[in-house]
Amino acid sequence: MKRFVAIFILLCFSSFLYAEDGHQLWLRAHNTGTVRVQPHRRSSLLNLAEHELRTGWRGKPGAVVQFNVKPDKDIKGDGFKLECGRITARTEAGILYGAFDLMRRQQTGQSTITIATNPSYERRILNHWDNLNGSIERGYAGRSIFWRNEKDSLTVTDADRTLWREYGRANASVGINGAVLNNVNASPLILSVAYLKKAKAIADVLRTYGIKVYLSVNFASPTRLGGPSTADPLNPAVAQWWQAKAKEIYRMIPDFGGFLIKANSEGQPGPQNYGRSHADGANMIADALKPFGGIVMWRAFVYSSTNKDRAGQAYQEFVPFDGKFHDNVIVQVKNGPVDFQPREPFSPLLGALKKTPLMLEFQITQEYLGQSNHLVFLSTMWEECLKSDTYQAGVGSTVARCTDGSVYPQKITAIAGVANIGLDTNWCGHHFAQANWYAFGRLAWNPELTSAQIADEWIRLTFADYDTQSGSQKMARWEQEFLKPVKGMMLESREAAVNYMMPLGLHHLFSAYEHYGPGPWFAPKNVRPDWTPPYYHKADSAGIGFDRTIQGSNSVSQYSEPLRSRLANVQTCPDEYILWFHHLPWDFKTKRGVTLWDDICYHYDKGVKQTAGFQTLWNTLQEYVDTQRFIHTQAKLQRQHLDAQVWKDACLLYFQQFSKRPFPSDVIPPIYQLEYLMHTDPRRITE
Ligand code: BDP
Repeated sequence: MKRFVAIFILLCFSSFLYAEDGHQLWLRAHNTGTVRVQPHRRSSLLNLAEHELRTGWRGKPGAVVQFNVKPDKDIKGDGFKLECGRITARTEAGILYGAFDLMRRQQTGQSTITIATNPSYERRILNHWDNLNGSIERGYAGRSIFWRNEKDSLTVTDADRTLWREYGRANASVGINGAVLNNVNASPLILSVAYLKKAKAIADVLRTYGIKVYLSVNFASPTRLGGPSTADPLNPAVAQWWQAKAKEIYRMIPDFGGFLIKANSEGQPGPQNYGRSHADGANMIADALKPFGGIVMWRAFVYSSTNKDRAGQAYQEFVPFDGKFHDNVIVQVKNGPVDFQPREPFSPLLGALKKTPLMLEFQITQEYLGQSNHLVFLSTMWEECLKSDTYQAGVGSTVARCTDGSVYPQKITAIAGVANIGLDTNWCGHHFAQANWYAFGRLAWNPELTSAQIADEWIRLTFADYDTQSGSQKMARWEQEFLKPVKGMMLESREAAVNYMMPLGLHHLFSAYEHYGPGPWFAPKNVRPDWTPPYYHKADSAGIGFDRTIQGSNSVSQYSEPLRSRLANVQTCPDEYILWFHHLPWDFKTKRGVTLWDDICYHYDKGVKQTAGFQTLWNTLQEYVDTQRFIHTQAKLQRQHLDAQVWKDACLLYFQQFSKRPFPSDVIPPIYQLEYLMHTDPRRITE
């Protein structure tokens, strides 16, 4: 008996210590009282909203909440209004979003009354780069939650459905209403009957959470799936093949969202293989989807190795086709003109296509930002992009307003984020990477939110002890000693990453090793130049940076005035972008009044110090975090700090060969040897 008691006590104790594995994400709260929900009609979405309120209710015990699905002049799309005892929405999904919002407000101590809250983008979509064999391109949190690399890859188990439900619920809680289930580098097999059946099984689960599924398709699919031997978009047999395929899909998935297409990019087939344009290709497939209400998201991520400036190519290829796309096509543009770098100016296409709907593509998975090892809160990066003024239609034509229909009429509005989700118990690999999934959803709903607001919410939802009364002394202490500094760390984290990886507008300094560590020297003869760092930094004895002014590639001309002149003039170009647009001598004086070389050194040095600061801070917070998440995060922060040191040493020692200048005396000198760094896989150094 005694032994049992001892084991029981041990179990209770260890479940306290190890209570949080992160699987519940920001949805950890349980109810504190009952609520009476009056749904006024029954449907799976409304039942779900009711269930959520009952299990998560933390408002006045015994309160009544009515659901009211009806047109309302203040409510648009899936928006909603919260009044005392009532959630009003035009759509059932709107009621579900209202229920989640109400509970979030209860949990974070915000007012539970709103005037209408409307989503800025009609479609808020996750792009999963999941391969059909279960691996994930640029995935750092385990294998795919949708596809498996087993013989029974296509069977669907109860465990699968449970996980998809959890995934659907998490998305719905932040308003995400679409999921592209497979990699943009799409296998043609996704359109075979067997895989469509699996997509249907996924769609059947996600529909309950108001989520539509979409598929990435390979432009040459007809040629690979027994159709015509060409994929020429102007060939009637090809168009017919796509029409038949669309019909087949909609028979199985009546609310199917549409296709995402990467064409003529990085070796993927596309209309240009047949001498046709992006518009020819996109329109032919869009026509096939049109009768069923489907859309085509056509990616603008295109570049060729012969172009002297990769950053300028998408604009050159797409601007001539403005207005030529059919009305169920939307062009999907990455936030920056190159490729999800730690910092890029916004893509000049944003705002420049005035008669073609555009959607932003953010990358939630941190391919170029330390993957699942570094704490980098991406909300600040996305906020920077969304709030950037393109000036394309006068002052105030921000990226957000140029894509949400406010500046140009857009029949479709959408926004996409490349998902960071895998089979890892905590979904994202790093507990703090969950904040990026959360932030994407929140900004997709409302790009006006600030990162500080989003971080505040997320920390409360993810780490607060829900048994602590709001307004109590204990809560006030938690806010002061945990919430405030953690928020500070999150808000600083992206700038820290820019500092230790590629400050002052430097970009693409990655090594060959999966875009993880530094490799400013990496330039083997057999690799195309635009995949090597020297193409981007152009360091030589005269200086460093990519000249995109009129003396160089002139890509700066793709921006609208007055921004163009501001960026083109070295005196007015913000320091954050200075080496993106200019090749400057090592002794150029930056805005802080030091030489460019010294400024580069100060940035790297600062980045390393910032990561040390994150570690020190976290170590003081043990009493506020369960052991499991505390230790996990502690180890990740240590790795981040060690990696930051590798970044600093590699870049400074390498560039010093060109600058031939000493490190400023107040910069801590490198600890590694360049020779060692150049010949070691950076992932192995700090593992
Ligand atoms: C790059 C990734 C590559 C993707 C590509 C894309 O390295 O894996 O396939 O973008 O977006 O960032 O198509």
